[in-house]
Amino acid sequence: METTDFIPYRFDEVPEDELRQWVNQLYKKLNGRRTVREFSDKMVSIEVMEKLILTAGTAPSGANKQPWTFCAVNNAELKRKIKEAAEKEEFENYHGRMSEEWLKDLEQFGTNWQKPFLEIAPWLIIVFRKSYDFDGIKKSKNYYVQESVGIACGMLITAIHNAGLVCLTHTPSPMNFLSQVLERPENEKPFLLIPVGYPAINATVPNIKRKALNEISQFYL
Ligand code: IYR
Repeated sequence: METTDFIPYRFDEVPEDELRQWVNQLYKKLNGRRTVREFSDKMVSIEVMEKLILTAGTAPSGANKQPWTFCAVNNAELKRKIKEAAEKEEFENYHGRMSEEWLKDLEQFGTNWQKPFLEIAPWLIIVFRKSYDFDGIKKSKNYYVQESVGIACGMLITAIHNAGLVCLTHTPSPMNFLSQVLERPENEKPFLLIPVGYPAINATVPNIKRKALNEISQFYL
């Protein structure tokens, strides 16, 4: 059995008053995050994208298997292919595959089958979950893959917002076409498509409300 050596955990405790200030700032900052659907075509450097992906990769994962691949697409031809395939699926979704209730729930967001942002945004990050690992010879198990990749996506979205950029969590459905277009191996399945970039000048977002603390929590004292 492999053993891991243990190293001291570097912890810098902050005084309580600083901690209070910090959580207030953090809430304010993250409460300003919005899903943006109108992108500018302004470029984001590859170095910035690499660092954002490295940040997402610091997420915890089942048995530290890190069961994710972040595909970052800037290539115009690939973005066009992805847009075409996504719109084909979404057309079917909006014209029969989605229930009346679902379409009604989406009305306030003004979405439809057309996805121009898939070509306009400079980068598309397609997150793949690795249901198992394969080194070419042997398959090995991954654990809590959905949870792990979900957390990594949350951290990616937080990093993108903190970096001063915007993104959209897009879930074309079904999204197996992403495996073909990006020629991903059998053990990887598409999880989320995240266009990343700058907002269009005068971009708007729906006027949504977030639930109050007492609606999302229960404290046990
Ligand atoms: N995937 C479709 C529909 C859609 C579904 C949900 I749930 C949303 O929050 C938003 C959109 C689309 O991208 O249009």
